[in-house]
Amino acid sequence: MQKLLSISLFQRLAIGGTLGVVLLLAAKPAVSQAHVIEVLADKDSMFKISGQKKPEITVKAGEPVLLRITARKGKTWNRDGTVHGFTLLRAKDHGKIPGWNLELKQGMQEFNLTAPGEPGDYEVLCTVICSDNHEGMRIKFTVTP
Ligand SMILES: [Cu+2]
Repeated sequence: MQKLLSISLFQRLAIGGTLGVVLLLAAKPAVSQAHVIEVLADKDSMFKISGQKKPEITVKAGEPVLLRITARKGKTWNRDGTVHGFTLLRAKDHGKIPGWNLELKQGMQEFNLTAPGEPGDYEVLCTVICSDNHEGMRIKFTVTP
């Protein structure tokens, strides 16, 4: 009886350990598979993406996105230290996308986000009056199926 019990305890530990390893293996690729996008929100009130003349972002609907943004303050900024905004809007009705209304501070910051589930045309706008050119601080944003 004693022996039986100790075997079943060992088996339970073994199963628990195996489950733990399986969960770890399952969790790791999800992080590394995120679509990494690096953006500079610059002091001249321009969003910049290296290698692109005009800033454009294309993501797949529903994919995990790691947004890495470096922000440099322009001529003016908000009292709470927000130097630029990064807000995603649907092009057709200017509807905001939940989770994509970001306030940027000076320096580098990362956001783990999920791409919109609905394919189509979107636009990123800066929401901080950061200079006279603030209105032009935009990124064309496309969601593919
Ligand atoms: Cu701005």
